[in-house]
Amino acid sequence: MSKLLQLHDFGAPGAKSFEALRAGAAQSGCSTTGGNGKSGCGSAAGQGDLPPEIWEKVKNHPCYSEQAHHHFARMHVAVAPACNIQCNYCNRKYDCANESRPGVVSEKLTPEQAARKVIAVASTIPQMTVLGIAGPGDALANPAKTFKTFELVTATAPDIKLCLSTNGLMLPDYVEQIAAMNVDHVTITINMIDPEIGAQIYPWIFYNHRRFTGVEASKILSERQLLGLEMLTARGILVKVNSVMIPGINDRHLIEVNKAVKSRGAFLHNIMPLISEPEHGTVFGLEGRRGPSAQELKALQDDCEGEMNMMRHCRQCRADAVGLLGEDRSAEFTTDKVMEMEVEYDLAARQAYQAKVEAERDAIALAKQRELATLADETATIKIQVAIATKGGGVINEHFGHAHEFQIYEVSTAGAKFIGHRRVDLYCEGGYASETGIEPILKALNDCTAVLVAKIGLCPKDSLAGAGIEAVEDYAFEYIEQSVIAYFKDYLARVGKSEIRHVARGDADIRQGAFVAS
Ligand code: CLF
Ligand code: SF4
Repeated sequence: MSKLLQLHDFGAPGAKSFEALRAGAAQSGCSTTGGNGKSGCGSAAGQGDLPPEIWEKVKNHPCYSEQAHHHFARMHVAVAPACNIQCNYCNRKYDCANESRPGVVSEKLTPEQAARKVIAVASTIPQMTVLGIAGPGDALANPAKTFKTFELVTATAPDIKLCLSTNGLMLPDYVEQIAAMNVDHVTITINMIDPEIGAQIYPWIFYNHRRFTGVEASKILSERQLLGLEMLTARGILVKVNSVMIPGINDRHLIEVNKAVKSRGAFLHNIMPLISEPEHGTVFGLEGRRGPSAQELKALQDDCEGEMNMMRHCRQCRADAVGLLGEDRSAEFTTDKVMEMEVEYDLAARQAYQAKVEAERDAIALAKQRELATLADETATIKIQVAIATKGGGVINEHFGHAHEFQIYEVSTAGAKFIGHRRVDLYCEGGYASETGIEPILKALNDCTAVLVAKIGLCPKDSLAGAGIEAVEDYAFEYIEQSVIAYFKDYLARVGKSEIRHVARGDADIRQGAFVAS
């Protein structure tokens, strides 16, 4: 009952909540505020950068806060199989590619199975704070299943944040229900605001019992998406906009999309790379349309960042993902396993764990600010990128050979900023170097000056050095951002003493190819 009251208090349409959202969205300005290490930009925005009511909503959401993604986990339940549009980067044999890597198939669940799974995961993983419904089709093309799942979960686990992802076609019809169910986070995939461009992305939509094609289809879709966005933000619901960057079709147009969604109060913009391989059987894959390179993606995100908060830590999760972003524990929670699990929902234990994480997070932020303060008199204009091997927790705690991905930070005298991740095949498989060898990893890290790891063998260390990338173990088990800044300080000192020469790095690959669960 009290939950219901809270919900109506907040869900009431009102200028105040809309203004707060605008304030949050406009936070970015993308300028680091001098030497105190506080970034006012992007999903990197922290407690002091956001209005308190917004901070409360994002602080434990791994997608809406870059800081949170080191500590808090999300899970998806694949209860929404149907879709009402066709995207040219999607093959409907697989999960919705608006939030998933192509080529991934999730185990579909009923709402009852899904609710049991959520409670089982929440009992096992106390840092799991968010339940998302992101397919495998479209959440709002399956409204009964989506809302039934939310209802069942809320009844048992009222502390879990509810999140949904949609292509937006049916969104205006369900905004009231979304608000009434206390869903505070909605993602809309918006790839265009110009139907002529849309016609190159969407061959058809199914709306009002009719199939529409071409420009007409994209016009309807775009109008519905933008209307839905306005309706949500007017109710104080945080909206993230996902856009797939499709070189040659919408890459430069996404700057216009960014302006359009910002002006309608979107909180966050997540520009994701097109991933299109012929084996995925999508239209774009079969016609050989390439995805962007790492630096092309970064340049577009940088161009948009002055306009609003940008998300750069998306992992394009599967529709049944479980765990921290970048890890996937879904295999531990198959329906068979969940049915056999003894489940006890211990709210107090979850809250205690989360309080511990909060304290750790504060320590990390303080360490970062202290380290940055030591650069206050530095005048160098150099900017470098550094790769990190981590299992999570905001710490450099992964061996080079065991890393499924590297997190990438850009660092300058203004501070260290997360700018993305690079997924790789394991270098080390059961004590042996992998078949693919180190080449793909060198390509993935080619724009980085160094890689900071918990441990690395001599062989890969030499290969990295040969490619101009320094492998560094000195910061093993230290906080990431503090270490990145400390490494940068040391780097500048060595450049200053002419021990090394600063060299501008090239571009890097965003991984295509086979996609695995993790
Ligand atoms: Fe899931 Fe999406 Fe909610 Fe996150 S994912 S429904 S907002 S809880 Fe996150 Fe995954 Fe990227 Fe999505 S990393 S694909 S943005
Ligand atoms: Fe595929 Fe998602 Fe597009 Fe539907 S909305 S066609 S499931 S990518």
